[in-house]
Amino acid sequence: MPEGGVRPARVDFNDARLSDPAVRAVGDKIRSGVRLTQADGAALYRSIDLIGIGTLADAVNRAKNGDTVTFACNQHINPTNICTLRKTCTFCGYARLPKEEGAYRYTMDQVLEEAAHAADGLTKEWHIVGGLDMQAGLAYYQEMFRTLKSNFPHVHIKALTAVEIAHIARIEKMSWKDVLMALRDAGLDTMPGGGAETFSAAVRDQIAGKKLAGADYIGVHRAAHELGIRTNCTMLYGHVETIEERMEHLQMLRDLQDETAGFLAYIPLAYHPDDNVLGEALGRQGTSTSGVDDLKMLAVGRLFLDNFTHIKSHWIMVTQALSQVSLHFGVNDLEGTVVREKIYHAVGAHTPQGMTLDGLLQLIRGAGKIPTERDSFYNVIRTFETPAAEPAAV
Ligand code: V47
Ligand code: SF4
Repeated sequence: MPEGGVRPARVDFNDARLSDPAVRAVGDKIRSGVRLTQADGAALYRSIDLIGIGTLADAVNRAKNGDTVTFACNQHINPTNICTLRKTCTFCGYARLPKEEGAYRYTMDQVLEEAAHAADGLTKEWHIVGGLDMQAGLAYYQEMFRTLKSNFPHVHIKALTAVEIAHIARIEKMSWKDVLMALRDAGLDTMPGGGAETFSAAVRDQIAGKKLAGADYIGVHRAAHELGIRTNCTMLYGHVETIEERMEHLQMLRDLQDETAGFLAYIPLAYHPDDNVLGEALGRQGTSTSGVDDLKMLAVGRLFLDNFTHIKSHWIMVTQALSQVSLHFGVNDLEGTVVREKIYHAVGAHTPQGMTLDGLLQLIRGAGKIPTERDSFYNVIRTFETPAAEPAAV
């Protein structure tokens, strides 16, 4: 195991719960501490033994995180929806061309107005991402981060995907590293994992032509990690990707984590087909990923990414109910309060745009787990009492 590797010393589970011989074979490897191969991961995806897969993922998660489930009190801010890739990211319903109806770019006053929610004292992290806007270069984000930090010094700034960093570097004719250093000096603390989609070049050609290549997404995250900037990572699934392409994607994430130990969490993102060109082309509008696939994405992530501590479920995309169940399928972290989500609500998400602290506590307690508010580096802020288990609506 590399430094930062977090494979637990001992993982135990009840073999009687594994009904598929292929899942049992993976279980044997896990018990003896042997790393899973891409073929093992593919076998799990192809198996219908959902309980067996969940049993393994739950055992690994418990060995790493016990019954603790973490969340951050955060707020999403999307400062611009203007994007040069508007026509080629066919899965995106959020982006607009500069003169298109609905296009917007916040002024600093508007950013501050939205960020003022943090005056509640609860919000401890902003998650700031947007489109690839030619008018939003380095100076725009430097001013934004400085303004936010001077008004709310206690709030962590998790901002800009690898794709946005590469975009700023291109328009400013700077290296990724120089952009990252300049943004870090202005207040950037960590980076979110968006923009990964599926790394396979064939998939990217189909759903995200012209977007930063998978290897370059990894390159930007490597540059960030080398500067001490921790990041998250994601995979968009449930569109045209194959099982083998999912495994290649996970392999690239695991390899970088072996090298840098810089990833904080992995978050699979369920594709929403409404109000986007791809969903229409696939005839998928009004449908979404299946609950079984959602759970497998989380559980296989937990099992294959043996050098990650945190696997996060994005309740906005897979619903609160499925996120609650996922706490028994390897998940130890939930996307937080969010406040006013826009990107998935542009593509048909029917979940609320945010959740209250009470809502999150109820969700976690209902799964028999211990709710724990964390900071952006996963340090515990406070642990909440869990009364005796009782059924609760989510
Ligand atoms: O990169 C866009 C996705 C991502 C659709 O790091 C879509 O903590 C589904 O990465 N259906 C941005 N997904 C969001 C993101 C994220 C979210 C929460 C937490 C973190 C974190 C990161 O949203 C994009 C893209 O993959 N997206 N359109 C769609 N139709
Ligand atoms: Fe632009 Fe991101 Fe939407 Fe692609 S997914 S069109 S890069 S906002």
